[in-house]
Amino acid sequence: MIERIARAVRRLAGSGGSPPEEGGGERSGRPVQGLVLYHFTSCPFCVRVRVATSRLGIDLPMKDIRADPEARAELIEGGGSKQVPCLRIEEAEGGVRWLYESGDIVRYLEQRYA
Ligand SMILES: N[C@@H](CCC(=O)N[C@@H](CS)C(=O)NCC(=O)O)C(=O)O
Repeated sequence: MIERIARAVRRLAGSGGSPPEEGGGERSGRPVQGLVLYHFTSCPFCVRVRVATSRLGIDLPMKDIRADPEARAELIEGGGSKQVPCLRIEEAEGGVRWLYESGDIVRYLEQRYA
């Protein structure tokens, strides 16, 4: 129980989620496929999304664009803007969608995982 609370606190503080490239690491919820959240720790809109992932009990892979310059470059090149949060979605049909706006990201996650 205490470990579960500690994991939730770490997630909300910005260090939660699985490192997308590593596949291992600490798991705190249901794994999800084909999604990566681009974020940074102190961004309040990113906190809003991380709170939603915690509430939904999903282990959303995350990339911190302030800690990882390659992730920042991927976001700008793929999504077209450095704004965070941004959810990279691999579509079932094979394409990739970059979803900006915390409200839209939370709605998308709720529709898929609530
Ligand atoms: N309306 C957006 C606001 C997001 C936003 O302002 N994010 C800031 C960080 S807290 C940002 O990325 N600013 C840099 C930029 O917009 O290029 C949302 O709800 O997601």
